[in-house]
Amino acid sequence: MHPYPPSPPVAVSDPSAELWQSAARVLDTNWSGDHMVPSRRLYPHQWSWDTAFIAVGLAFVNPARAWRDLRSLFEAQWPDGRVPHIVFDPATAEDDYFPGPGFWNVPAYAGRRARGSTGIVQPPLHALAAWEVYRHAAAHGADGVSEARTALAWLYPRLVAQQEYLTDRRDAGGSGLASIVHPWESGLDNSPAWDEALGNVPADLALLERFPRRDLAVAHAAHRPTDLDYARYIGLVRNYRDGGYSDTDLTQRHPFAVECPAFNSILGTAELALAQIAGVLGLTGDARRHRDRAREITAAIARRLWDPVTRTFRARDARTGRLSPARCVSGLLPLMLPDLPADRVTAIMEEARSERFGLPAPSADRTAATFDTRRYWRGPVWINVNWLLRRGMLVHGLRGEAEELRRAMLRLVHEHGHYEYFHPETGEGLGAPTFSWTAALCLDLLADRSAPAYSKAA
Ligand code: 2M8
Repeated sequence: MHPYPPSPPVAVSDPSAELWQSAARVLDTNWSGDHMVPSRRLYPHQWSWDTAFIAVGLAFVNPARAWRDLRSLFEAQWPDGRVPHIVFDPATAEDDYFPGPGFWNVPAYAGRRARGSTGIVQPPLHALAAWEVYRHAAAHGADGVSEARTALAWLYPRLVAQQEYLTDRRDAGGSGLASIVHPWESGLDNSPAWDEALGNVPADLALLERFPRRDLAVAHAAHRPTDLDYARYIGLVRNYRDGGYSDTDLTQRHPFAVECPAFNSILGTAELALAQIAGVLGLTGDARRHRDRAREITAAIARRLWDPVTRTFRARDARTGRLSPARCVSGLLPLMLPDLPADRVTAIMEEARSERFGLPAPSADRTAATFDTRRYWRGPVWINVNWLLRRGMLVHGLRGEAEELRRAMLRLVHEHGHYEYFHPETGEGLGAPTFSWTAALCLDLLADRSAPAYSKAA
């Protein structure tokens, strides 16, 4: 029997039903026994923030898999609380993805499962995802609720440990914000937001001769990072790895430590989701503490990552103290935070509507010299960041804008397919063609639950 309901749980027109079915099919194809892969060929393992986006969509078609996927990821959590950005599938050959488990060579640690992992992280979106999957179960009542509550209770201490790792060990700048130690940790890997900070990272092209790139065998070179950037990525992994993945004295020992507005907005949003989860679990004191933490993170973002001259949020290099000159989609994501001051909300919406972006938002400023319509994270439109942006609109009561964005995203995927990303001018699908988070978020957008539980008015 097919595990999915044959039609969407909402009344939709035919094109929507077709889109629903195709999205469900992508998620079916990309399921690998106990976890989801982002795409079979390009990304044949489990990725951290992908798992969160995917769970949001799986909640509609297969909630048991949503919980299983989150659980698989957190079973690979390190004892220090970090949740690895990739959990490797032992059934996939080392050569099928680079850098694979052999290159990362993570130390053995207590409780580690047979599946190896990387030693870096990705944005902590999982608390929000867990809350959304739970909310969906609670709205539909019956059997799923007790399964969802059990899953939440299992995840909660692990989600808290993830937050504590990021807020304690990763506060490299001593500012109350988490620093990323590699562009891959942002999830917006090749964004121009990292260009200036990456300029201080040595690029050893000989590394690529010793360790040939696998991504170019399965994707177009013009869509992927340049060799120079890739050599820096590999050099950063090697440096962090050779330091035992330690976060002590990061700004002295590691050539890249950056405070990203998107990463930290997700960190703050996670605290709000944890407050909701703690409430369900009857942990009232914890819920209050999470709300306080969210306010502190919001205040730190507003203080530390705001550029008053351009009235935009930017990434800050924790080593040099400099704000990145690049305007990127990451600067729009503080909109997710309900306590963001009103003038910053206005400024973000002006920037989003300006000729530099427009909606759905491209990943980087259209008017910048670095804008590249095909190279990933340097121009193309991504569904996941626009989905986050839409949440921000709803948090601030911007329902008309949110609805317009929802429709624009669905149109894009309906016309072009469940691609990894899209050409910001023509809409052409780019990257992996059957990409899990695009499909999953489509399901959520089709079902259109438009009121996050912690909107400003709540
Ligand atoms: C991309 O990143 C990986 C490295 O982590 C890669 O390029 O090989 C990014 O788009 C990232 O955000 C995403 O999580 C990952 C898997 O979809 O692919």
